Amino acid sequence: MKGVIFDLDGVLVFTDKYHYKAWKSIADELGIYFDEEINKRLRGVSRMDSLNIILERYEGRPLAQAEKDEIAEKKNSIYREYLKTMTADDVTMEVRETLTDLKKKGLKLALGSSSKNAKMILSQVGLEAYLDAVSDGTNITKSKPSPEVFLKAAEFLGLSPEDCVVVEDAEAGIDAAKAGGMTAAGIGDAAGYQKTDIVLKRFSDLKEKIA
Ligand code: B16
Ligand code: MG
Repeated sequence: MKGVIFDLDGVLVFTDKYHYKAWKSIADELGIYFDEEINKRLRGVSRMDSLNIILERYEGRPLAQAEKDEIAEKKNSIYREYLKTMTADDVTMEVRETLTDLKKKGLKLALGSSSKNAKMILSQVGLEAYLDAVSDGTNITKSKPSPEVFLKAAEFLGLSPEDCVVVEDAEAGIDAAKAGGMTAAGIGDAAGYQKTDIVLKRFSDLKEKIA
C-alpha cells in the first residue's frame, strides 16, 4: 500500500450526533417521525439523499425541488452551528498517533468524505496538517456508493486506486471503495460488513494491518 484514504464522519471524528440533532429539528418542524435508527441510514450519504430518506415518512403535499433545497440549507445552518463548538479534543490521541505513525512509514494520507463541510471540520479539530490531500463533497457529482470521492482522493495523491486502502464506517463507503478497485478497511458498523477486506477493531489496528 502507498496511500490511505480516510472517511471523516465515523472514522476520524464523530459528527453524526450533530447531523442527528439538526435533522431532528427539521423533522419535528415538518411533523415527520425521525429517530436514531433512521439516522444510521444517513451515514456517508449526501445531504439531499439524507433529506429524501427522511421524507419517506412525510405525509404532507409533495415538495418542489426548490423547497427541498431550502430545507437542506436550513439543516446545514443548524448543523454548522454545532460544528463551531468542535475543538482539538474531538479527535482522540489514538487517531493522531496512528496518523503520525502511518506518515512516518511513508504512506500518503488523504480524506475521502461526502461532506461539503469537511474542510471546516478539519480546521475546527486541527487535522489538516496530517493530510496530503482532501477529496470531499465539494469536488464530486455522485456520492457514495459511487467511488468518485475516493478515485479523486487517489488522483490528488498521485496514486493508482490499487495502491490505496480506504478506511470507512459505512457500508455505502465500503461499496464505494470496492467499486473503485481499492482495498476496504472497515471500522464500527462496517467492520461486520461482508465486503470489508480488513477488519479494524480499533483505529490503531491500522498500524499493524497496513504495510
Ligand atoms: P454535509 P462522511 C457524511 O460524511 C455523513 O456521514 C453524512 O451523514 C452526511 O449526510 C454527508 O457527509 C454530507 O454531509 O451535509 O456536511 O455535506 O462519512 O462521508 O465523512
Ligand atoms: Mg462515515
